[in-house]
Amino acid sequence: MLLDNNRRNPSVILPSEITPQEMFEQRRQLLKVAGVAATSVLFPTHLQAAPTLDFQKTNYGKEEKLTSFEDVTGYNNYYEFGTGKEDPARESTLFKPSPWAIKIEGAVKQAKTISLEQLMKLAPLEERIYRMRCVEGWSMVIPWLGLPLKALIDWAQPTGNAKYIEFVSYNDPRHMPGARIPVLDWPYIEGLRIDEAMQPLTILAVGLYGKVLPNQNGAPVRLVVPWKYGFKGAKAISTIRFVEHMPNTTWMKASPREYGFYANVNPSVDHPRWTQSSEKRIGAGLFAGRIKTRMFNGYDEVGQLYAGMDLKKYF
Ligand SMILES: Nc1nc2c(c(=O)[nH]1)N[C@H]1C(S)=C(S)[C@@H](COP(=O)(O)O)O[C@H]1N2
Ligand SMILES: [Mo]
Repeated sequence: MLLDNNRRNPSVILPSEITPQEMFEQRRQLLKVAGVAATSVLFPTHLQAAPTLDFQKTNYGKEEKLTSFEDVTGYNNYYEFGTGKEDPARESTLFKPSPWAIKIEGAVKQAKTISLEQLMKLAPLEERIYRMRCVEGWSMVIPWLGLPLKALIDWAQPTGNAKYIEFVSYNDPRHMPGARIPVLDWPYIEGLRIDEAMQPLTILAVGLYGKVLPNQNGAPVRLVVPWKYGFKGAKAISTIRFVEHMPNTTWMKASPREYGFYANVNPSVDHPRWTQSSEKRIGAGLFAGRIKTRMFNGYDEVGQLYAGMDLKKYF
């Protein structure tokens, strides 16, 4: 989601124009040829030495080829830290994700706060290897560490009025340079229908690649919903609000024609500026072809959540 693209006629693509992922891949290729490990160039050693976490292995995605740690942590969307793909890794180094607590409010038995430590005790940490698809047309395979969002919902004790959940990302312009610029309506807000939130695939991630979540990936805790476009996965969650009505999310506010509430990966519903029928795997190399995008990103079991719904209308 590049801001300058937003203002441009989508049908005009200059032959000289290269996409951010091509630029990124070219730079990675050059580093490789020069025999330099990308990690050592891009990340100070203290970031590579993130604490490890204990977790249980699962079968999710064990057949997938993982996107490298360097790409997962070096090519990000996190507008609070800038709109460039390499901004979040660089600009988030001073961000302090601890101590951390999430406010639980709205249609719950009693509003309360849960610390990150308490949250991590609600259920065993699991590794979930998920395919992740960004609406911009690129994808990754990421070994997340997290726990089912359902564990938190059960703890929160929502009332019968809780039909949707709103996720509010942390917003502090003093420590988030991108949040000083009104590219989006801050704070970043996302939402799910309550049954989507309870779906066993939906997790709160607190780590990746066996370690504590890097700042650029949404430390200390972010949402991961693998059958939806990446923008649903709000980072650095500070408030979770149970509500009766469908939340008006940040991207819906920015451009309702382009971003719907559901945002299910759907190869037959194109975004006005990007095709959704195929995708580019980050790290597959400059000459690798695009791969076919699958309905619900291949997570067929979620189809029943949308039985009888026109997914062209509810995109
Ligand atoms: N708070 C916040 N969360 C966010 C974003 C953001 O800009 N701010 N970008 C979203 C988008 S568009 C994507 S594709 C994913 C990227 O997650 P990753 O960088 O961990 O791969 O984060 C999502 N969550
Ligand atoms: Mo995205």
